[in-house]
Amino acid sequence: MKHVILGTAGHVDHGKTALVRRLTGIDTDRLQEEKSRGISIELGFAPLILPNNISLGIVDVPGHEHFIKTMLAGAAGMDLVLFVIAADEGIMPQTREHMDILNLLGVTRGAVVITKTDLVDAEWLSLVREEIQTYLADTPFSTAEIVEVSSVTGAGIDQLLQVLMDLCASLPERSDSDRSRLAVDRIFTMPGFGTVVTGTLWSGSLSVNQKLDLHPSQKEVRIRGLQVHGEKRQVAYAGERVAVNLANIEKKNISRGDWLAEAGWLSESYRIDIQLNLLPDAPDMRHNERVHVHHGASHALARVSLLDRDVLPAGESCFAQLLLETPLTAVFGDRMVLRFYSPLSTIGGGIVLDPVAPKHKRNHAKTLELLAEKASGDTLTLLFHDIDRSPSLWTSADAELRPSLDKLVSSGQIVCLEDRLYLSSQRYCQLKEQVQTFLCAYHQQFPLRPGVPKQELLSRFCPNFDQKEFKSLIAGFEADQVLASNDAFAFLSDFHPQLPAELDTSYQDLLQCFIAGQYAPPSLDCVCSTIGLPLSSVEELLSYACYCGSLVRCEDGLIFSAETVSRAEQTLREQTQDSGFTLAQARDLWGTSRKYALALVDYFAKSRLTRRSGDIHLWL
Ligand SMILES: Nc1nc2c(ncn2[C@@H]2O[C@H](COP(=O)(O)OP(=O)(O)OP(=O)(O)O)[C@@H](O)[C@H]2O)c(=O)[nH]1
Ligand SMILES: [Mg+2]
Repeated sequence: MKHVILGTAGHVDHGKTALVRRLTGIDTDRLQEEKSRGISIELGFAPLILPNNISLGIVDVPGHEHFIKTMLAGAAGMDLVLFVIAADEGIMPQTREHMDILNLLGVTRGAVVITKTDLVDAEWLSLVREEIQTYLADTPFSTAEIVEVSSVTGAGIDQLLQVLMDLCASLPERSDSDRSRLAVDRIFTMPGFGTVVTGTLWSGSLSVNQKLDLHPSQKEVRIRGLQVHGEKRQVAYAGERVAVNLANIEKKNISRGDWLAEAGWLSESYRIDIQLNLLPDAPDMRHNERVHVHHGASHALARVSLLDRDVLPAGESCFAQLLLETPLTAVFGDRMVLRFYSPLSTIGGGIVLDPVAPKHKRNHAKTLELLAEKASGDTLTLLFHDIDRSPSLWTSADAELRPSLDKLVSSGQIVCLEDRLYLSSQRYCQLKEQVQTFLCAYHQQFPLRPGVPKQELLSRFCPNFDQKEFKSLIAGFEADQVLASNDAFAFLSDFHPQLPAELDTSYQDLLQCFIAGQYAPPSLDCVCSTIGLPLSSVEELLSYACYCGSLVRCEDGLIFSAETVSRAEQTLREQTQDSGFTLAQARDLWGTSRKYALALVDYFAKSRLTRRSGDIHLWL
């Protein structure tokens, strides 16, 4: 199902909120101040189901020039726009500024809506329409439908709905298989639930219990619950307006403009390379100009380092690096809007070419060449970003891509793992470092354990990987000598569990408990009280004893001394080597209970000493 974000735009008081109310029945001006001043201040949200069942999330933005920052936050995630112009006033300053912003953000699909048609006569309306058509000719909306409506009488609304259905049909679908990223635009606490954030899900999907990173603070959070327009969900999809109930975080630690993103994906940065586009009516831009940068719902101050000149004339483009005063978290291809520091006005925009850029020398041929390559969007670059954006490992059966993939591997941009599974080198190194650090700390905390259960690494560091992908990642790590592993555990290559000298006596006592217990091993409580250690320490000693082979852990958790197990086998073999045995026979020969006999018999079968034929266990 297609999920579409529909926004409003246009000058203050031109009827955006009234139009949303007419379409949805919802008044998005909720604040007391909005009602008393008669203008929108905050973003407003409402769902709209079109007659053909496509569900739209509407974002209503304020038109007043004081709230452009809020408008920018709302406009950044739009798929479609209702570009509103009031019939009685025509084109006004924020009509133009909003158009510039939409353009810079790449929001270029939508309908132009002439509102308040009930306030003007036919002659006036046709004059306004002409004025609008002339204005639109130089914008990406030159061929957009122009719909005349009145939110008071309802005239034109059905026609508008039809136009929206056509627009949705022509809209490319957002990909749910991209990595997940949500732009946070509201944060509140709900009694009984805790912290809730809302935002537009730009890409990927979100599911309950998923772990995410909050940027730019780099905090790890978990999704406790999800809602889309008041409806409870297990999964939310790209292009939906989502309310996310978060565990492990307080409201005060989140701000509008933060990103919730797939764990381990994004990095914030103080340096971002962009293709800078200056608006035709902006003042020329000098090198090192200080500007406001708007990205998604976030905002930062920055100096603009022009990489190949000292002045950029209005209407022109060049490569530039933003030197940010506070970090932003962007992705290749993201759009940004730049506003002048003083006086405040929108001057241009940027397309992100390197979200985590190194320091550059200016007028440096190699740097400019590289940026030109990124900006050109050639196949290699696009392929790389496809791989980089994939939430799990990337693969393709398309043989034609092989030469390009090989090129990316040999240039060090991507890594090829077993089974032709690919990921970006940056991500591979990031994972490698994270896993190494984790193993190091784990070994220190649990020196007696053989290592980390592999499944724990999977769920902790790459929850989106399937078993095959995980296996291939581990194989890559093993080849790079990051770690070693066996069936169950992963560990640093040079690690061996070691018994600290001060635990030696307790360890011997513990072994003795099991040797003495013979076919009826002691309970853990009993072991704890005999050797005088708490359960947690006893568990560690047990894990070590099993690792060394002094104790044997059977399937259902029952533990026997290795001595007992080997005696059990010997006794049984002496009597039943040729005939095989039943469970009851083994139990009687060992003189133990059914429970313990069953554990041992299962263990022999699992160790491939025996095989079963009906009730009889035959020796192999
Ligand atoms: N007669 C008439 N009045 C309208 C129409 N649409 C809106 N209005 C009135 O115009 C005023 C402004 O409408 P809003 O919908 O709040 O305008 P807005 O564009 O949302 O304003 P901001 O959000 O502050 O930019 C309100 O008093 C509305 O009742 C219309 O089609 N006909
Ligand atoms: Mg409004």
